Amino acid sequence: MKSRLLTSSLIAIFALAAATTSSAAVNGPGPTSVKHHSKLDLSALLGNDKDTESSSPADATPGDGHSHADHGDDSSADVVFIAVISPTAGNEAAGTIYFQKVEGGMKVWGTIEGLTPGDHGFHVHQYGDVSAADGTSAGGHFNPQSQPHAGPDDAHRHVGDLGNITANENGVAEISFIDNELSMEGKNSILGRGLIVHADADDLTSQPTGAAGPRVGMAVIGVANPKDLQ
Ligand SMILES: [Cu+2]
Repeated sequence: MKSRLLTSSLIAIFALAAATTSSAAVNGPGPTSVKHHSKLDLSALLGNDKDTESSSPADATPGDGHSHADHGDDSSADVVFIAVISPTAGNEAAGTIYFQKVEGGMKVWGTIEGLTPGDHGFHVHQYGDVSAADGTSAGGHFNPQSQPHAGPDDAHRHVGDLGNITANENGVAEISFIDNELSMEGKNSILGRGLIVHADADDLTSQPTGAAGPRVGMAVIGVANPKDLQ
């Protein structure tokens, strides 16, 4: 009799434990599981299925006089990405940034106006989602390699860590540099990601944002129309 009572008590305890465990499993990771975002492979959209990440940079040199634009073959050697920056609510940052593969990496160039003079954090962010008026829908820095935040010249950095751009006394930043992490395909592809300009300077140290402050300009990185580049 005593042992039967003990048995039923144990069953009750196990049942309670099982119920607690399953409820914890449902409520467990919650929204934070979103950070394990799925890998996007958009290379098919570019029609560059022959290209791989290991394709020789020499094949990607622009201005070799061989354009596929006229017959719709957006091979990555010729394709240019474009990001048209619009101001977030209450700000005036606006401009256009281009990306193109060159020997040694990705050339990034363009002009952004409507900034306060001085340095502004400049990053590729995880999502090409500009639906939030303050730009927060773009998520955090694009970080497919799960690295810490750092500067563009550091070995371990977010792919999206482009450091700072500097606006002159008129609030205009002229941008031109070559980055060795950005890619047009594969895991590090910036296609469809966000481009963000911040109110403050990126200190290249603070995790995970660089303490660059609010977002004053935002864009989606897309494929440029070659007609607009001539
Ligand atoms: Cu940023």
